[in-house]
Amino acid sequence: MITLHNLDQSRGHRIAWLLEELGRPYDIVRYAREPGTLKAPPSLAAVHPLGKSPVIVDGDTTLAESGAIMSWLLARHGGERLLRTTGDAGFDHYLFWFHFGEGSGTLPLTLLHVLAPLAPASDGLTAAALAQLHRALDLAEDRLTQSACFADDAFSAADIMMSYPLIAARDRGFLPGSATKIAGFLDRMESRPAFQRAIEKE
Ligand SMILES: N[C@@H](CCC(=O)N[C@@H](CS)C(=O)NCC(=O)O)C(=O)O
Repeated sequence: MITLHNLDQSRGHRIAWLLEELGRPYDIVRYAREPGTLKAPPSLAAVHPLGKSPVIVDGDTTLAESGAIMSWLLARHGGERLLRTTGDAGFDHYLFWFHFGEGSGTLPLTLLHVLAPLAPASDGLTAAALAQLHRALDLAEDRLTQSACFADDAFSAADIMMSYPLIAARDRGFLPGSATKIAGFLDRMESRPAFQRAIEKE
């Protein structure tokens, strides 16, 4: 059995969603954020020294970092249909967007979160982070004018990775009204039965 250690309102949703798409049984151990700081509780660091969510325990293996966990689960638990590999037309796009989802796509959102309480002292940095975020959103919008999903026209694990920063940007009011492709993509992702089942289970 796979165990997902998941902090409330976190990237751990990606992992529950993937496990639902894969049809794999799993348990969830839930952690509440610390009041005031919204940090992870110390008990999460007892599971993995990073002390952040998500973490999975799969047999003898304990793994953190959502991208690493996704790759592990796809490789070990029948993820072929959600992967693109060498020889697939969308392989380069798959790799780019799979990693962009936790790299350049999420970094400006994290910076904006950290900088918000420091305003106005951080106004210059906030403007720089906002510019990076808008560049990332423009790139994503442009990609979705070329294909229905990030790797190609069919759903893949890159879409799960990308949904986290796009949902966060939309819910925090950063998604411009002109980003109609992203808005439509998120509607499609959020209406997937596996996405909904993951939310119910969390
Ligand atoms: N790059 C890591 C980021 C992990 C991360 O920052 N998780 C957040 C939840 S979305 C967290 O645990 N925050 C609480 C804390 O940092 O104390 C991943 O993709 O797993």
